Amino acid sequence: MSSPDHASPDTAYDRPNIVFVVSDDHAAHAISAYDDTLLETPGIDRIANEGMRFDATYCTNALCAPSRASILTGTYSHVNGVRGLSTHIDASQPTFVSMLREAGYQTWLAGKWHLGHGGIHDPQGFDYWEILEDQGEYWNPELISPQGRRTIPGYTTTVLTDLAIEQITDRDQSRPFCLLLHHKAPHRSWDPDTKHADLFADREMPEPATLFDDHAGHSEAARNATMRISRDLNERDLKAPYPPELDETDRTHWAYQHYIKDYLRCVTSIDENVGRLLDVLDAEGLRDNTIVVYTSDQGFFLGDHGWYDKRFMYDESVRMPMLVRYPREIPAGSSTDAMALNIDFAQTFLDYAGLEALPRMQGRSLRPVLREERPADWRTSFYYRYWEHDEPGHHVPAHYGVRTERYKLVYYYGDGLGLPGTSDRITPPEWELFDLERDPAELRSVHDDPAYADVRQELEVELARLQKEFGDEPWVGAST
Ligand code: SGN
Ligand code: CA
Repeated sequence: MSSPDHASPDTAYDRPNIVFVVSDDHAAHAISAYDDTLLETPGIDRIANEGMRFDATYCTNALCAPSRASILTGTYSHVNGVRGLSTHIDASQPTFVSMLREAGYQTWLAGKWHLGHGGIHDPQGFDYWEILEDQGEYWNPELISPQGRRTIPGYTTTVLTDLAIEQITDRDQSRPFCLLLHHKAPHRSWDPDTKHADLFADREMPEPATLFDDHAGHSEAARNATMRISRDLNERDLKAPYPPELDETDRTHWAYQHYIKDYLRCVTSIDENVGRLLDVLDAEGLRDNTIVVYTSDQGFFLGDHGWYDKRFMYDESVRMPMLVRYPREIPAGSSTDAMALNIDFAQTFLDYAGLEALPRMQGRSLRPVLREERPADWRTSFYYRYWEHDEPGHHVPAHYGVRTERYKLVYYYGDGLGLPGTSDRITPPEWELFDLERDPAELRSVHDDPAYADVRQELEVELARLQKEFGDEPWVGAST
């Protein structure tokens, strides 16, 4: 729809509104604008069709709380302090939201926060905020706000969208707004809306090519990861126990179907609600002067490598979906392979609002890329660090690495944040190196292949350069 139902009354300002929809664990390959193998997502695809699709957006730490802190502050985990899931944010640090508010924007947040609450952990810089506690629930969400707690009956994805729409329709029409709508879905335990309970029921979903990856070409870290479709899901996730009579192969086929269908049902609710939100923007006459972004805090393994979850630096986990619509500046139906990062959102939004970024911010404004004017010095590599180690039930050792357009070097350095009370913090140091051109599925590390000695050395230099540039330290050994 190109013409609004009625002309926008919001003519008193020319800075764009921002609608930032962040889902939880939504992999790009479960959005049909990227890949329609699994499902159709017409609501989310509208943003791509009317705007730009980013094909190479990555998070700098593939875990919820850290990625969200990076998005808000435009900084790496070691700068904003949120390295793992249990490190709560000091929310008094400046964010793009607090800066927009100081500049006159109305600022709203509905949904997942996951950065702690109470005192300095409460969201700051918002005129309105209402958040889920930690991971939140799929049904009848209890929401925390400065006024206390309330429970709203209904399916959380729809409830949160209703809250967002309420803010839009009740807005002060003389000022721009910035809305953050942070869905819980499609995070584990993948509970669909009742109206989608039978969706895909009569379909055999296609399996990923790497569902039966035996990890022979990977690190011990990958072999030991407890996120296997065939073994590590629980009855709550699968809505049924693993059938005891099945061997490992058949258990994998069986569990994959159960898992992926519920995951995609949750995605379908998001998709319908994104469509509903876009309709409201149209009806309010806000289509042309509003930047709409759809993304997720990280990617997710959809059975890829035999896994669910994320954390690792493999592409399915670090790759974020990112679709942006802003008819005034972004060509409809465009796409880019420019490397974008979760730390870029803050500077991008500030740029559109005509504000200077803070010196501590470590990303770059994507505005030129969105105008199809990628600067010649645009990044061609990025630094990644997953700090957490040994969360019960996952056991993904801490690691850091560099990804270029062609290669990826990863170092599992043998220690990490650990959790209080854990004793087995040390794992053997290990490296992985992937040639993404020859091995896009990342099945075979060539780290020890002499043919890659020069590449390896170049990547080590690049890794050290990036660590220095972003103010992180290489691992030098366990503290005593
Ligand atoms: C929970 C999930 C994990 C998931 C983490 C982090 N288990 O602990 O599977 O890795 O959250 O997810 S659950 O059974 O409690 O759902 S994150 O998106 O918040 O980083
Ligand atoms: Ca997440």
